[in-house]
Amino acid sequence: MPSYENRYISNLTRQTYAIILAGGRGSRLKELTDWRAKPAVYFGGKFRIIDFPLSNCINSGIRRVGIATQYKSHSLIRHINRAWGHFKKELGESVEILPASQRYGDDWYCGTADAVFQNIDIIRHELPKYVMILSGDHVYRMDYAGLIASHVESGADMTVCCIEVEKEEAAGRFGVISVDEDNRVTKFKEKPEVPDTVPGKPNTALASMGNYVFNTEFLFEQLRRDAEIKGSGRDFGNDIIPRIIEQHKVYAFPFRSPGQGQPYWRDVGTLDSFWEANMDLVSTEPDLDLYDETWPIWSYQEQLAPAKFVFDDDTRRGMAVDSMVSGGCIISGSTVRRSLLFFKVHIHSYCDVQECVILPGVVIERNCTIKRAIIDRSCIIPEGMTIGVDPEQDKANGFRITDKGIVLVTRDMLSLLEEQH
Ligand code: ADQ
Ligand code: ADP
Repeated sequence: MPSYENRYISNLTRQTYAIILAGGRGSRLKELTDWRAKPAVYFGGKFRIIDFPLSNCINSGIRRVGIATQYKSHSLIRHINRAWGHFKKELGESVEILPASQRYGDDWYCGTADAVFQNIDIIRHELPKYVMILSGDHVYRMDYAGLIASHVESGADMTVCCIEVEKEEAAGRFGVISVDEDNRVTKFKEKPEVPDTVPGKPNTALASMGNYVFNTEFLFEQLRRDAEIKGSGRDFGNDIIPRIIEQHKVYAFPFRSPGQGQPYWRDVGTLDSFWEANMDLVSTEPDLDLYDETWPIWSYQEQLAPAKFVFDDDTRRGMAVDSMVSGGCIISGSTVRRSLLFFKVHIHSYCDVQECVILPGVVIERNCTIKRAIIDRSCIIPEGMTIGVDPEQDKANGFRITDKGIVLVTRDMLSLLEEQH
């Protein structure tokens, strides 16, 4: 962390308005985002993905946040109201939902830049000196104060957060940046098939994290210009950034996590990466430390009774090992291994659950075997069902199987299966 004065940083964070882009579908999460936006997807036993950027804002001292919503926003809005609705305008704090509402013209948000453009008057009313634009899609812990301080120190018009990733990972997926020795951005390509690599590191590309800081007036000017360009996709990555890097000062800010250790940033954008990132949490030494009290992740959870384990002396079952089990869960006469159970999961007797991510409110009836699966919220798994053991059977049941063999089960799939029988 650079040796900026604390007071100087707190002034800067107070002068910043954050807007979290939370309108995207996240189509690679398949049926998990059929009824909820990607930022509303559950993560880590008690959180939603959006809790990460929101907690980062609060922990960094940024207390004015707007959340742009569009696609399937009901459960996202409900969550934000419950978890983040207590901020007091009188104290200079606010977490506001900014739904697409045709504030300029007849269109809904056409792209990420348009989602900000259509809220210019709301942002202006807040009189921020800096606007920080954040993707609502990623799991990571970050102190944004260092980013804003670096933006101001460098005299940039705009600063892009970046992280080194494997070249293959970046191809077709991330914005790829080239920088000079002062970290000034010299090139930006949105999702290139063949990414430029970091000098001296032939397998590494510098990826944009989709998080940006702008000087407010500069941002407004660029958004208005973009709105007048016919054929513009109204997107930061495709349209605005590539257009401004030559004439304006655009800098890159290398991401780091608070505290020590490897930087952790995950785009849990596919079912496989969603399952893997949740499985990492139940490992002995997870890459993401959710127990770090210096950087808490805030969320909403009902008041629930503690998790309960009922041991059956005959079968010697009734336990969870190498697992995380949230409040309101009951595991009775079954064995759970290497799994993550969200709240209010009820597992009845004689079940075997291994390497599963089980979302809230799921009921697993007696005699089920479930392996390497993601079970969506409120599913009722009928007695005797086997999931994740025989791919042919899973396919015949209408479940989704990923490239890595992870099975996704949703309420819609189970309803369809029930209708067929
Ligand atoms: P993507 O994540 O592919 O790339 P996009 O799908 O536009 O870009 O989503 C960016 C964020 O905006 C997400 O949080 C999404 O939920 C939200 N969003 C998308 N459309 C929206 C809309 N119409 N209204 C409101 N919110 C919307 C971006 C950058 C890349 C960068 C990656 C990092 O463009 O350069 O590398 O993020 O993941
Ligand atoms: P979350 O688990 O993300 O809180 P919910 O399961 O409560 O989300 O569903 C979010 C929204 O999607 C709600 O408006 C709900 O009514 C709707 N929804 C979910 N599943 C279906 C379905 N099968 N058919 C119609 N609407 C659905």
